[in-house]
Amino acid sequence: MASQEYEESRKTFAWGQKEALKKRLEEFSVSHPDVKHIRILLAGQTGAGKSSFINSVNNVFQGRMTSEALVDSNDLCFTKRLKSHRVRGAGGDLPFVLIDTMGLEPCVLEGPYPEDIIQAIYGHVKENYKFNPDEPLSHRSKDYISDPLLSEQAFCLVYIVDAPTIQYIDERLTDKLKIIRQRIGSKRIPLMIVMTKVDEACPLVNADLRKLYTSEKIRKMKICCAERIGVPISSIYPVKNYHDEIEVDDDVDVLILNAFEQIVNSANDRLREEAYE
Ligand SMILES: Nc1nc2c(ncn2[C@@H]2O[C@H](COP(=O)(O)OP(=O)(O)O)[C@@H](O)[C@H]2O)c(=O)[nH]1
Ligand SMILES: [Mg+2]
Repeated sequence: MASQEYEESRKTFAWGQKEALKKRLEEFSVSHPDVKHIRILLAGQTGAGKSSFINSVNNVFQGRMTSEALVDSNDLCFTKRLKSHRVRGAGGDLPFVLIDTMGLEPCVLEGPYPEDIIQAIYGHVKENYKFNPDEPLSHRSKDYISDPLLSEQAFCLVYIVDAPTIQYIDERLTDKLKIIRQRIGSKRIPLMIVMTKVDEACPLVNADLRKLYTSEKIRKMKICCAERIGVPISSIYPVKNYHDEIEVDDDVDVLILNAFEQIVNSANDRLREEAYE
């Protein structure tokens, strides 16, 4: 087993922190008076697990399986429209909105244009806009918001990749992401990576999720992901989404919560800057 597992020399992951994490997020307050719900946009290839991540976040806070984001994926089960999802807790809405987008694809005339994702982050794209792989959203379109409010803008981009296919990621896809990253980077919008399907990627982790941080396979996948996408390893959060479970599980929850807390904190830090500008 020595070659499959390595000793974690750094601080080990606190698997028992679920309730504390959940409580912090339930009591979260947005750092700008004009923004009630902090918006976070999700992008990634079709099938990477965007809709499942949105449902997983809701599952954690509601303590049961939910399927709003998957149900909303219309047209042959794929999300093609810009679709916002509130995050709901047991006691009502939490101050977070997760925005689902059409799957980004390597081919030129497939998936949304990088420009459309950028415009969506900046709040220029209307809810329910159906992405058009043939042409980017025009400034003259009825779906274009020319002067978005601060509350309509997203303050973090979450790029979803699935662990099992990370080593085969197409360069044309990473090129599209590079365009998006450079543009939003100039406005200091943070990019976080959520690496899904760790259960499918490593048999050790499949048998015991707590092996995630000592799995050699997952460690290599994180390094590969960082190199291919061009991000620091520290911005990559490996998770297992709920996909065919019938009940919530504390270990699945704590990974989702940990990733989600980092995402909302980075979005909120960016939003706080707006208050001083
Ligand atoms: N085993 C496993 N399956 C997953 C995970 N996340 C998503 N899936 C499955 O992968 C497929 C695509 O997920 P979906 O959320 O629809 O991807 P999207 O196209 O990015 O929205 C679905 O069949 C999900 O059930 C995960 O973490 N582990
Ligand atoms: Mg989807």
